Amino acid sequence: MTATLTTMDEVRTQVAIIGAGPAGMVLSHLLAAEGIESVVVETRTEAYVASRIRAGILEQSTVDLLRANGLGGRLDAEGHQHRGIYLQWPGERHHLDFVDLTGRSVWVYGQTEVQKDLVAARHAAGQQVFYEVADTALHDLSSDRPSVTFTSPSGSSVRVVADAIAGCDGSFGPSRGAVPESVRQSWERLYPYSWLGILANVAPSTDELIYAWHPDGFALHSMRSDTVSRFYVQVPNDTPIGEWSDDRVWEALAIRLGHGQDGWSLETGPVTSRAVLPMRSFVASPMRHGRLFLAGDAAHIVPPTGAKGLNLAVADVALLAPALAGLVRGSSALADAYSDTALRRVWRCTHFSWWMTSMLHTSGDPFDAELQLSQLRWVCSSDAGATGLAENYAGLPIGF
Ligand code: RFL
Ligand code: PHB
Repeated sequence: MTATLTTMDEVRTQVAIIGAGPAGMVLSHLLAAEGIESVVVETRTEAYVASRIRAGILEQSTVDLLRANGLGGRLDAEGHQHRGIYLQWPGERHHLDFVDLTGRSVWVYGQTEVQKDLVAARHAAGQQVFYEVADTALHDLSSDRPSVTFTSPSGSSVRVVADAIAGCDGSFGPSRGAVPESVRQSWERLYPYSWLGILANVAPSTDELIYAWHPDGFALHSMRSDTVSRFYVQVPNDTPIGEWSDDRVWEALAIRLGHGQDGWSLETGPVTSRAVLPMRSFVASPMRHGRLFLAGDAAHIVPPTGAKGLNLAVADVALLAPALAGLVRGSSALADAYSDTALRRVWRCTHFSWWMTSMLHTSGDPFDAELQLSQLRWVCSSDAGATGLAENYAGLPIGF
């Protein structure tokens, strides 16, 4: 619901949530299930947030959580459950079956669809969301009456006074910076390559995702539905998108994914979206300062090779919702444990995403290439290697 602001300039709620992306919207949903009221503020329009093409893979615990909270209807009808992934390098393609290895699986269901389901569910419940706000600022984080101020699209100044603030505003929002530098620590790894991603109106040429190592660079064949495929190729940082015509992208994908090998062919189709995505790892600690709690990309970024970003955001808020419910009701034990508990999973996913990225992207160094191929052969031929990848990719249980 988009509230109309006429005279109101102060809103009282239990939890003020900054950011209406997956972290913020799942949190508002879980809080409502706990009987806790929240208000969400978001700089973009509802349509813009729902149309951002980002993640495509949901791990088992994300699907379990969405289903358990009444958000699994369209996911079950339209999502595709996958038993595992293919890993390949020139001349060899191997299937890793996560179900056989760990009893857990993954689902192809785009972030755009998750976001639409969340918006519909929160609309139906009467959730108050202020879209298209400007000048978001956080105040009085060390008090038990913190607040968020912003300017509404009509120009009014609004203050949301709450018991706690959830900073779910992604990597560019103001929440992370509201933790004083004197207590904030961060870690960062920049990678010397980017992904060029395309979305194409063509049926997938594979039943499950293909992660391909190739001397020319990494390639990934993913998908969104029976008629829409998603592809990525490794490119140097700062590659101008104009340097890659659609023909050049398809040619690189054909080579790197092994078109023509063992009778496999890559089908092509009209490209509907294209972008170059830089990659980085980033972790900020602590994820709590006073009455401010960070969740999702506001606290951490992973490179997309492990398909973890969205799943990690959901895992954070699965911990945060009961912690905030307890805090609002006067019991601070879970809130006090939130940062340490969340960071354990964050670092596990940070390691896994770094490891997948390092194993699959070529650096041009022949020694690195041999190590990568040796690692890939081991993962694909050893139960221990395969199970380690499967356990991390399909996702450790919430609360790990
Ligand atoms: P989001 O989705 O970035 O949502 C944060 C929201 O906060 C809003 N915001 C503000 N609101 C109010 N006031 C302010 N001052 C604000 N500043 C920002 C933003 O408009 C936004 O709506 O973070 P959240 O909820 O933590 O969710 C995390 C996931 O979106 C993210 O981890 C993944 O999408 C990461 N990611 C990918 N993950 C994958 O697993 N696979 C992928 O293929 C994949 N592709 C991507 C991605 C992230 C990308 N970004 C961030 C540039 C591709 C891209 C381009
Ligand atoms: C995607 O479909 O966008 C996708 C899938 C798997 C990844 C990254 C992105 O590891």
